[in-house]
Amino acid sequence: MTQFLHPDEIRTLFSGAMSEMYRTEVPQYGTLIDLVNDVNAETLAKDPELKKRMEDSGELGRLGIERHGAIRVGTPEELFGIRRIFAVMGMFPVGYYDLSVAGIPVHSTAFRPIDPESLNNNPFRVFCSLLRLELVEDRELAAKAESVLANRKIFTDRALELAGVAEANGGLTEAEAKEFVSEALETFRWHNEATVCSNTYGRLHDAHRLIADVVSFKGPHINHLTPRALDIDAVQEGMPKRGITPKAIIEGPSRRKAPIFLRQTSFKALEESVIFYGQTEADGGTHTARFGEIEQRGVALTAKGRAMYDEALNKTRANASVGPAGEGAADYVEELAKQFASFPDDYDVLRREDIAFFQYRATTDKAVPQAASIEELLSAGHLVADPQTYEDFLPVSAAGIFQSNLGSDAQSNYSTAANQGAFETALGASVQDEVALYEKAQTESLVAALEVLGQTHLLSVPDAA
Ligand code: OOG
Ligand code: NI
Repeated sequence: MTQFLHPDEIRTLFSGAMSEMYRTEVPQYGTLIDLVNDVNAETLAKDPELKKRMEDSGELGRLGIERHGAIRVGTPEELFGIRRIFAVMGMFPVGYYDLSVAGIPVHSTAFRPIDPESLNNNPFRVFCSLLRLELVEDRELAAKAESVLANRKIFTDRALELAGVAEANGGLTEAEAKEFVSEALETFRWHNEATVCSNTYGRLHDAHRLIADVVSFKGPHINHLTPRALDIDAVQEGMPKRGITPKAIIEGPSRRKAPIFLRQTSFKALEESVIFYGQTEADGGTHTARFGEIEQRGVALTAKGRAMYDEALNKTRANASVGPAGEGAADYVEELAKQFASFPDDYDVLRREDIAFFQYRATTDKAVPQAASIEELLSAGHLVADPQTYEDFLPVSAAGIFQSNLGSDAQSNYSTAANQGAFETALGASVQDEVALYEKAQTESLVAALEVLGQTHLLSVPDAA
């Protein structure tokens, strides 16, 4: 029988290669990684409880390699190909994000591993947006963009061929996998030669900066690669000392003892020199494609928790706003803290009140005396509930990040037009529902733990998760 390399291992080879490439393309990325590693080490040293929980739940090992990236593709065929490439690495489309609500002419999904073990091996995720030229008002420009996109090939022939081999054989051998990783990486590389002239670039840019970014280049360059910080406030504070200027506020909820969802901050995209079609380097074109970002991940929220989160964030935004140059940042942070003050900040309460998702494990491998409830097993210490890390993206946060990197002149007059059906047709698959994945992980972990503890009678008790 042929020996295949596990998709988790192919993903780790790929994310490592991507990180190496990005480090050489964007020098500040290396500085940021060093800072995040330092802050994470300090945070773990100061908080033994956090360290123990991450160790016991199997999450500590992934921290150093955990990254997310983002790309933007131009056509349905490109999105279809991206799905095939990521499938080889055990990454599948999860969630549908409609960015038109934020005035951005794209819709998106996140490619990521879906089962808990694969997530702990390496949760590498890539946010992938598809340009929606149908939302562009200038139809002649949209047609021009379409014909430019029709003429490019973003995958090497060999990458697609090997994806076909993986589909046909059910996997790749180690030699094939290594070749696949280096071929697939080509798609994400930055090219400073634009495929359009400066005049077309200017028109695309005027329609929306993002349209110029998607249409004008040979491929969907990776536009950021984000490490996971355990204390984002400390990283934000440490950035200026290492020559990096972050944006004024951290997106997402305020600082908490029991972090929820995601908090993110970014620093300005680089101005990069570009050679437009028909020009030379001396003509001096520029484009901002790439930026830096950091994030802190918290517990995944249930639908109930999500509604509470949305309400607190919406109230904050109604009462305070941050200007393009960071004006009003302090008031915003204060308002945010005020609106989130009533959000329970304790894992036990978040679990009991069904606000967040947890993962259960037994602390012994033998049956224990019959218990009357799950709470009893938890308080006796036979059962432990670990918070499930949020593995996805936030539409609001994503939009904020998009906008901060596009500048404040981003238009916001697209009529809201979610179209998950068209997105899935282009993708050639349906996207998975992220809430259902967390729910499944919670239920399955509880069933497994109760079986080990000889407590399956509790599965029919209503307080079972
Ligand atoms: C993607 C922005 C989304 C995040 O962290 O929310 C994202 C983009 O700018 O293409 O990566
Ligand atoms: Ni991001």
